[in-house]
Amino acid sequence: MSSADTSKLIADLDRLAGEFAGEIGGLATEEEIRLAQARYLGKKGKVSDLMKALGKLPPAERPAVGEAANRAKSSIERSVGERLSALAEASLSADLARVVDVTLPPRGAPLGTLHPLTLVRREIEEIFLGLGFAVRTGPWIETEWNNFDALNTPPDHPARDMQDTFFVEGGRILRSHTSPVQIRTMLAGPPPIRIVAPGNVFRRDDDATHTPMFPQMEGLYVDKDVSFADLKGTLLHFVHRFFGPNLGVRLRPSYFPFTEPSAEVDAACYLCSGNGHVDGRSCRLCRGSGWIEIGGSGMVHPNVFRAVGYDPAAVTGFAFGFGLSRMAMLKYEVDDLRSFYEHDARFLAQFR
Ligand code: 2NL
Repeated sequence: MSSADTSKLIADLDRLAGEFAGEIGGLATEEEIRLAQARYLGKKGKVSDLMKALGKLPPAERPAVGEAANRAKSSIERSVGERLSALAEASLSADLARVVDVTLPPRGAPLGTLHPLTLVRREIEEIFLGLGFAVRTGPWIETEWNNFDALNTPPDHPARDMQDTFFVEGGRILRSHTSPVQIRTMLAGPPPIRIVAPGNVFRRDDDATHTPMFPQMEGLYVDKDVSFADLKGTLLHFVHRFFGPNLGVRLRPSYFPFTEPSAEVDAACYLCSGNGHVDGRSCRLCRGSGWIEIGGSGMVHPNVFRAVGYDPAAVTGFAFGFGLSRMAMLKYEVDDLRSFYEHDARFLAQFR
């Protein structure tokens, strides 16, 4: 090896530093920069490659090559340091330059809606609260006495059959109407009583028009001199508020064990105003009759008063019952009862 080789080696080493500086100018991440650094300064890097020739040089010329290698090494390390701090500074300024509008309103979570049966229950509660009635609730699991015996419904009555009532352990039943709430209220204190009792009730029915559980609302008014006219006036007020002003109420003779006399309650159809037809066509809601059936009612049977310890010669009262699903179907023109229990969000989102 000659002095010419030594000079070429030193020149090559000096060139490496410049070559490296040009290369890392285009690198954008610390990882890329560290990999490039290893290609030059690593064990199998370009500087080590050149240094393999060192042993073949005359000993006197080796220190100058060593110096050139150190120059290349520090220059490359300096370039790495400069490039890394330039990157850090750029990322800091990008962070500082980012504009966050803290005055923007939050997106928020989408709100749910109330179930149509809840809407109808609340609306009816409000109407009766406005008449001075209180809202009372009670347990779903009841005694046969509260559900039947106290309501003039004797043990051999068909409503008490296994086919019609759910019997649970301990001799209790699932209430088949909310009347036990009224029985409990009368047992708890003397008249006057003015309550509505909303809640779920249970019957062994399950087909296109019956579900084994359904929500009901019953009302009870007991005082001195409560008359059948008071019943009709109360129902008329309810129909005006719930379905529309000026709609009539029709009471048709019927039978319930716990009332005498008893009546089915019809309201004039709100869709055709009781005419039975709209624009010359038969009304789709009442099917041309002009009336829609909304529930049952009557004057409280003397035996119900006897059961709760009231004197049937001293007080009278009226009672009524509505199915809340029927109310919701009429009010919102829902044609399938099962829609209320399928929980399809597209159905439920329509009620706001
Ligand atoms: C209907 C009929 C009715 C009653 C419920 C009642 C309660 C007591 C005393 C007397 Cl404590 N009566 N409730 C009376 C008549 C009819 O409901 O078809 N409901 C859906």
